[in-house]
Amino acid sequence: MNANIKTALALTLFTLVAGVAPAATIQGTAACDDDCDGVVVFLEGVPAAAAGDDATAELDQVDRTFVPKVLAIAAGTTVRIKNSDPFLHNVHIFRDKKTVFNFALPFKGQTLDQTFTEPGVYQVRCDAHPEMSATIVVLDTPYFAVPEADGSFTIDAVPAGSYTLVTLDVERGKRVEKPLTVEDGAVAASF
Ligand SMILES: [Cu+2]
Repeated sequence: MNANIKTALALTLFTLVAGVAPAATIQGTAACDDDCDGVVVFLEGVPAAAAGDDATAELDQVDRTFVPKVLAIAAGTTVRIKNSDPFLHNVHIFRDKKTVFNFALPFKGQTLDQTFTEPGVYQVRCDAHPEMSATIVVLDTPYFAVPEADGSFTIDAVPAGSYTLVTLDVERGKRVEKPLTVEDGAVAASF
């Protein structure tokens, strides 16, 4: 056995013993000043970053308001859409101004599960209450965050590598990109 093969075997064993690849937590502040409504932060370029088929999220209708107002999910996630009001809502979902889904939830406590497989920005409306609106952002990565009101965000368990950190303001149609190299351990990313 030559030295190269020995080294390769040793590395393979080390990886197996270590179990998981090194991972980092990205903590940062998105530059959305005092209005972070509609902002989503995500990492582009992470290999093999598929969402599990069992990923779930919820979009509620409470007091004639969609909660949350911006829902970010990875493609493949099933969203449970719920009516928590004692009267009829419907859920009318558009993409590029074309209807994708449209269904009624007439009763309190009623739910409907919808899986989103295609990445993109989806507008959500209730035709019964024109003031109701929300946005579902379907991403081709599970490495994303919706910043807090002050812009702070955390993305966990990111494998080491060089990526693009994207700040997408879906309400204003603004996109800011920043190269980001992630090493094992915490990484700060403010911009
Ligand atoms: Cu409604």
